[in-house]
Order: sequence, then C-alpha cells, then structure tokens
Amino acid sequence: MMTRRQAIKTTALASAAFAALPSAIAQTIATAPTTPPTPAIVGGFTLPPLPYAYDALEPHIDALTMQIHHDKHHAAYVANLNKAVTTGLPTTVSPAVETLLEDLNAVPENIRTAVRNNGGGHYNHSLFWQMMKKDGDGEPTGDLAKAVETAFGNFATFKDNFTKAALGQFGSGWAWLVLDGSALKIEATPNQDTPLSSGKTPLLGVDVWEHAYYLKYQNKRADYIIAWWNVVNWDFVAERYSKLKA
Ligand code: MN3
Repeated sequence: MMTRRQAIKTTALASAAFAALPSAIAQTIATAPTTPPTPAIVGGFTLPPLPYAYDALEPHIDALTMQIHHDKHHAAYVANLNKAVTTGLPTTVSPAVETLLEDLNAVPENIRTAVRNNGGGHYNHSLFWQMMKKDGDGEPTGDLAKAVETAFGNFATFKDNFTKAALGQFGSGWAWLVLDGSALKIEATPNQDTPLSSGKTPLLGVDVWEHAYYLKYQNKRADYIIAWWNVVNWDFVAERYSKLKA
C-alpha cells in the first residue's frame, strides 16, 4: 500500500512532468526525423528501422554486429521502456522520450532507473544509427566545421580529444560531441546516460559498449574507434547542429 505521503509526492511529480507536455511534443514533431518518433499512447514506443542495410558499414562495422545491435539490443531497450512507462506513468498520453530524459527527477521514482537506462538506450541508439552511413564524410563542412575550429582549434585536435574520451570511458558508455548552450564540448557518459539529462544536446556520439564492437574487434576498442571515424555521417551532424544551435 502506498502511504498518503508517497501518494502526494507521486502526484506532484506527475503534474510537474506533464505540465510542459504539449510544447515538448510539438518540438519533437518539428525536429523529426532526427529524434525518435513519439507514440500517441503510453507504451507505444517502436524500434525505428536502420536507415541502411546491415552490411552498409562494412568493413568498418560488420553486418552481424549491426544486426544484433539493432534487432536485439535496441529492441530490448524499446521493450523495457514500454514496460516501465506502461506500469509507471499516471497518464495515457505518451511523453516524448526526450521529455522523460530531460527531467528524470520528474519521472516516478519506481520507474526512474528503468527509464534512465532503457529510455536512454532508445534515444541514444535512435540517434547513433543516423550518425553513421556508408562511406562517411571524413570531416564536417560549413558552420559546423567553423564551430569545431572555434571550440577545439582544429579538426585533428577535436578528433584526438573525442577519441580519448571514448577510450577513457571505463566500462560501458558513450563519448559525445554536445551542444552546451552555444558551445561545443566533448564528454563521456556511463551506461545509457545521455547528455540530455544534464541539459546538453548530443550532436555526435559513439557507442563504446562491447556489444558495439566485440565480434570484430574483441577487446580492441581503439581499433573500433579508428574504424568508426570512417562511417561518421557529418551531413547528419551538421544538419542537427544548424537546427539546434541558438
Ligand atoms: Mn549499443
């Protein structure tokens, strides 16, 4: 049985979480398709299709890794997110996954960890597939190239610092290029934590969980990162940057 105090707390959190909902949904629609689709009904999150064939990123990332990563790992995050929100959210209208992750403290406590891990997993992977493509662009161009130079001096220094963040993440996690206000920064997050939860917007990320590389690279994360640079979809990152910069 829930005590009266717990009930009041849960109700207050739920109100805080959904006060801003309509505008958050509108924003999500406006930025589609670079963010995961928001279902109408709680528990209706779906696995977005890979935007290319499983073998499109060969030889840098092998087809079997892509298939298991997308069809099994990402699918499991979606299923577990749906399970959590179906049992734990006091609403029938679905918030965007971004809305949940941007204010985890507003998510009811009994599903907060599940939403953090599985909502983060769903959001991060939905972006990750789009951040890669067959025959990557090598380097950014245009406004993003200028912003990278301003923030890091030059592209080589950015690449070096990003690689260090990816190698330095102990255990499972991600390295990111993020927009923090109007500044570009590099950071690493553990597990499926996403920069959204600390008020930043991810522009580019690399998954350094072993499931992302172990079949082909075994324990050699450094070799995976070197190969991964060949499939970065800088067009996607640049478009995201121009949409999201202040
Ligand atoms: Mn992964």
